Amino acid sequence: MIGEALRRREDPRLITGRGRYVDDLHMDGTVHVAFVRSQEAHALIESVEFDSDHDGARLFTASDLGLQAPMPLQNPGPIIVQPLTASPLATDEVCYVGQPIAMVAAPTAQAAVDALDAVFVGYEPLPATVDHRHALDDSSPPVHRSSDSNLAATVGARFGDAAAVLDASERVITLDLDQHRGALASLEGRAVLAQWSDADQTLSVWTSSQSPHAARNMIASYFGLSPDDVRVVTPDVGGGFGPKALIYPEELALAALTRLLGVPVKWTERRREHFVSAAQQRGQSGTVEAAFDDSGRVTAVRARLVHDLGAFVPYGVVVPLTTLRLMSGPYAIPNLDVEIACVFTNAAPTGAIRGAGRPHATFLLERVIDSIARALDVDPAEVRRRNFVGREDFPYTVPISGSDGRPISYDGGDYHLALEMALEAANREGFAERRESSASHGLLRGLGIASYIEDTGLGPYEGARIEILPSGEVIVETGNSAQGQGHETVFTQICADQLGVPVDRVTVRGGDTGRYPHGISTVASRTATTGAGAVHVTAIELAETVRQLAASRLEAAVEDIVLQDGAAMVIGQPGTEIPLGELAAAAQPKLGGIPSPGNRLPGLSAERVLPFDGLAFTYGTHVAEVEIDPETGHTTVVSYVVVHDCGTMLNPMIVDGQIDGGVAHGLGNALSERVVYDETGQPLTTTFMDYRIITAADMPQLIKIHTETPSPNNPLGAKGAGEGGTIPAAAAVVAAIEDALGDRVAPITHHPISTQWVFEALHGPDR
Ligand code: MCN
Repeated sequence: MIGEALRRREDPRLITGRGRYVDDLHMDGTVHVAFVRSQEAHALIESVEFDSDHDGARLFTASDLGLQAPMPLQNPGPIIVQPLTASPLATDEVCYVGQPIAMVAAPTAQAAVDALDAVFVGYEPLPATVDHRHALDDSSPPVHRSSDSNLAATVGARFGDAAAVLDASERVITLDLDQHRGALASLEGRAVLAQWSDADQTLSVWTSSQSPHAARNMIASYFGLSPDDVRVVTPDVGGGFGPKALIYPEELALAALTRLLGVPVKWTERRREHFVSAAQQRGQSGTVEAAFDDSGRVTAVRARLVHDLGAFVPYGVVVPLTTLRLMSGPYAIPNLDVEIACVFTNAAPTGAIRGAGRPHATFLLERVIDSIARALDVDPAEVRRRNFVGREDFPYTVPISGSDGRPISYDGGDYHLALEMALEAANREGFAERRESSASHGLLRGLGIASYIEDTGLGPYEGARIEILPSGEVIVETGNSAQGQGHETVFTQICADQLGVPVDRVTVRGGDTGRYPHGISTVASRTATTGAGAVHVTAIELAETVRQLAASRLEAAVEDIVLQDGAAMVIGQPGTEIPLGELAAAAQPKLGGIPSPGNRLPGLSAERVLPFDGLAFTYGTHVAEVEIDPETGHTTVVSYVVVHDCGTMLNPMIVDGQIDGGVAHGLGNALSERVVYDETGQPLTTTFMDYRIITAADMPQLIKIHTETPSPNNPLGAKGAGEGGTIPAAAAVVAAIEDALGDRVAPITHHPISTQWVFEALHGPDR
């Protein structure tokens, strides 16, 4: 079954309205919550007043709920010199528009929202720093009044001697890059339902999150509870895409409120709230210098970048560190010197969004490669060929420390092949003709290439428990939680393979710390490599136990037992079948019973937690073709090719879907997704009218081609697929736009590239 395009088991439920999202959960006596949020980018709170007659609503501040302490940092590290996080409700200072200040609780959600009109917050405005590019300037006000610096951390990597090579080189290009801040646009926003049980002193939290286990740990540690007394459940989640990896102030605030009131409390985020207070990402700018020789080989790269953290650093500096670690990309770069200043701004905090720092490194490198091609008048594909890590060079070590402190090691692949296949699929040979044809209709046509790698398979561990019930049903419990990725289907396929059971006998449960206590998070395209690997190994172990049980009952050799159609039997001997349910019933613990051979756990089950420490590098090449209407400046992506290697494809149809979604996200980053704040820190993009995401109607027909180079670093040989569609997309589209517009704009060093920008590039700003 692994490798088959099994239809997603979760979809009939989800697309017929039978999904159960947090907002669908109802409990008697629930009190509904709305958040009072800062309307100032930076201010002292002078007063919070409330007209308490308002529809029976009540106001709660940090001091009412004991929420004055700052939240723990999610990914701490000594590199963070100012580990500033917010308290769940602001106490005396607010540092971004949207920061939660207080909560209003009321009998209905609408009453809670209406009651916000009865809350009056007095502010003493403070000056704000909004543009991360200037956050470290002496003239920029401090983002936090208690601090005299807006620097949270500096991350850097260095090998070889880039400075000496750049100084000595006759050929150097310098680019000033600017990748703009973007937001999340999942269908379901955030939502939390929390319930405190006075009787057994336990807390249950249902939340639309990618990180149930991390949420449990943070909630427990914040309130001094044992993690065993906190259960976090992520039911169906309508998209995560990175920002839901964060643990948010709202989750802690609702936990505190249910503990105070003793009744369930619920909050469902509104879209406008989402645009101002859910984590954002992508803001990163700076200068890159690259030295190269006459053949176009890169000899040194030096970059000085600034990464926009927003007002706090709740997620640590994982995202800029990820940029840093991919700074060599698919290329063999002998000298590198990169420094990223991670700075505070008076804007919504940032975290991971699909790609999480990798699109930044890719954009930088691909712009460098294209600029070298332009400088030497060499085919951009040829410059890539001359710089790629060769297929014979794997495992290829880049002397930059990974998250485990060891140098990064690329596990394998063929970057050349991916490029050649992409060029062929894009029919690059025929491009000149297509360009002429566009020109005959008054349109400009361009083609852009972007190659990339992605580090997937992030550890440190993942686990699974699989049990066969006396009914014959197979229950899989995992630490993974899904937000639409199809884990239920893939984990089912793995079990069906190993246990020989029909897929409809398998039930997969994830995202519930009460059912399965160990888990990391569904981030960094890590489930196919880690979670699926854990299910696979556990299923193999359970299958072995089943074979041993059956062998002893059938008086046969273990090697002769096969599992198929939900039963164990002696190979080639029809009539010997024992249904797995029967074996499971026999394996139930009995007082004074004799342990079944090979079965060390109660019932018929197996459980494994597996460490993962080797990364699996997904890679590929995208080719975008665009047509631009010079009359309007509008860019249409007319064709898009993806050649992608994510190792063993566990379910090719799901991988295809991941690529489709990933590319859509990347096209949005390339063309339109841009969070804008004015100079005082007021957000200007708080609806989908202003924040333009790519829709199905904007999507070109994608040509997707997969190569499969299994990774040696996990049991199934998989590499992640969740972000590869996004990572190079902006680089490919920007290259295509640059190709269409030609010398008048080259090099383009920013994105998104708006219609207005193209129009002005062609006609000047005053027309
Ligand atoms: N897969 C596969 N074979 C492979 C690789 C992946 O069949 N070689 C399948 C996996 O089994 C899984 C899916 O593809 O069903 C994605 O797997 P993987 O790349 O391991 O990513 P994760 O499951 O860990 O999901 C996280 C990833 C990230 S980081 C973001 S962001 C993202 C993404 O997934 N957010 C998503 N895809 C998303 N898709 C949906 N629908 N919703 C989101 O929020």
